[in-house]
Amino acid sequence: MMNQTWWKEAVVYQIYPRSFQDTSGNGVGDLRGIIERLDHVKALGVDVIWLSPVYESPNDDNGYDIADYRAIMAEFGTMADFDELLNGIHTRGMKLIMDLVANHTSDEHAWFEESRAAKDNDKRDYYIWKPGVEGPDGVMHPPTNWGSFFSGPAWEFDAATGEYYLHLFTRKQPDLNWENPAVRKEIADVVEFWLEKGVDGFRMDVISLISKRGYTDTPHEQFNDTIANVYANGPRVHEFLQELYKNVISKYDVMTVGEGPGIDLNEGPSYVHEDRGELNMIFHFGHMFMDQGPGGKFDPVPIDFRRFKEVFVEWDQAMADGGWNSVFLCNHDFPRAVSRFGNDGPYWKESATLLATLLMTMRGTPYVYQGEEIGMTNVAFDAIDDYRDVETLNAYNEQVLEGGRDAGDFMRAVHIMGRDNVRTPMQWDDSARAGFCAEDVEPWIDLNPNYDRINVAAQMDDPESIFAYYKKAIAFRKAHKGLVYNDVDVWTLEDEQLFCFLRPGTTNGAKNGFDSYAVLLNMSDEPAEVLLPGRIILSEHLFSNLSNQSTKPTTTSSMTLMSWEASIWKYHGN
Ligand code: TEU
Repeated sequence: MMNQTWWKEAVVYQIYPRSFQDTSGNGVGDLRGIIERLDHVKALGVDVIWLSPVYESPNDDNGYDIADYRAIMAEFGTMADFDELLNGIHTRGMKLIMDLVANHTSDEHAWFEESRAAKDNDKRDYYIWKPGVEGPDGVMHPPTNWGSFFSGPAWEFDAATGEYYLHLFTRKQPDLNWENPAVRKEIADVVEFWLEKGVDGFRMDVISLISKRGYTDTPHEQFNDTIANVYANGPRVHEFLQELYKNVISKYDVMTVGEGPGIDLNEGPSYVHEDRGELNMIFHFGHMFMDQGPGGKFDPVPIDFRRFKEVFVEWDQAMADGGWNSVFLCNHDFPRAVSRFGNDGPYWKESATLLATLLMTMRGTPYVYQGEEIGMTNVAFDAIDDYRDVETLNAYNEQVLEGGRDAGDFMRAVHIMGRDNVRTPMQWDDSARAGFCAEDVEPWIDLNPNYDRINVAAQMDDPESIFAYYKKAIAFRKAHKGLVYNDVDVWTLEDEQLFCFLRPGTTNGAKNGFDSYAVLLNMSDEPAEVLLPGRIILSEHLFSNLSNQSTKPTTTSSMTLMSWEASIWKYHGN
């Protein structure tokens, strides 16, 4: 039986502060806005809030470019506001985890300003500087052929000292040099600073990238291969994480989740196994990168539903022995879950609630991204000027302006994949600015025009709403610990419509004290017939997302699920 702890049983809610609630009148969400909306978050029944970065930042990448790890971004408020927010979260019985972005800083961080000033500056080795190489053409080139995550080369020439610095993300996000013990000490001090303030843990941004493998050209054409084979899982990553855990994190009862581009099934457990003293869980990208075509992020391909199920199964198995998973269908970097994995047209409500059921019945800690609880959808702005995300804008420059890709074709890809799909303001009500900011204020990014139909106010008091369903599904998970800890046994891997799994209340054949659950999901627009495994008998219907659900208790070997029906049963047998 797995060890039981609070962070395995917790449900997490992610807030992207820029887009949550403006109170100061600048069209940008802020900390006081979050304070005002804490009762909404509490009403959902979640335990932990993950707050995307709120530190001082020039916002080249919306706060993922930190200029001061100990200061609050002025647009978001003050440290006093932060303290009040933390207190408000704690008094409601919730916890707060911060976003630690420590693979890189902003180029406006004081460390980088010193580092770039002179080759003999104390802080020179805080970052990764290399001389250029002269090509056969006699022209100076970057040290390697590496590309950045956000288009263009990963090296930027800096005239002040005539060298290049590494930036795996934008040129305003120089990578820190974790080989330097002084850098590791600085980051440990930052972590301690926030833990001493009373925060309850961290989500660690691109933690898989902090140890570099050396600086040779990548032989890979596809960017995701470069991430996996060249950028991620460097030789010292586990040592660095163990050091941070041992020196700081282990002294507090907190949770950690590492974000892991390039972490595969083999590497995953080594970051989180309970014997390793590193992290509690990671976000893997198995199901987040699966709809990228050969051209990468802005070359979308349809979701392969069988592969989607396999990803869940493989990761569950990989972590079953002493590891732990996070379960998420969306965050601030990927499209809206209901638009991507559901059907945001005719089956909007059914598919959004089905996805909620999947989140709350898988093994692993579930993460809900703001707006998911009301079924917010992708947006499709016509003009590139309506987009704000640096990833989208850089790709537009590279692919359309420089590369000659058809602009309409690119925009269609942005509508499917762009990160601004999830960054439009939270839809609180149907007033002119959806309650996100005052009506005479221009929000930093346009609203999704469907806010008149999809908003919190419209769902708050409706017992049939997506919001009401999220509340029920979260409460249901918390009341049935077998859904947290039991094994996962999927039996419809080949099926084109069904994702059905058992959560048996047995561990290695012996009863573990929890009930056994069968979760039946029809992830398609057509009805589907479920053939039940012969060894089980569904004994009690517990939960469904449709009001006209298939609740007929059955001792037979099959049952029919309606389009996007989710149905949870207690079962007997093994
Ligand atoms: O994202 C890391 C990451 O892998 C992303 O680049 C992801 O692949 C991409 O957003 C998909 O389009 C983290 C943060 O979550 C993201 O918001 C930051 O932009 C990035 O790190 C740099 O800090």
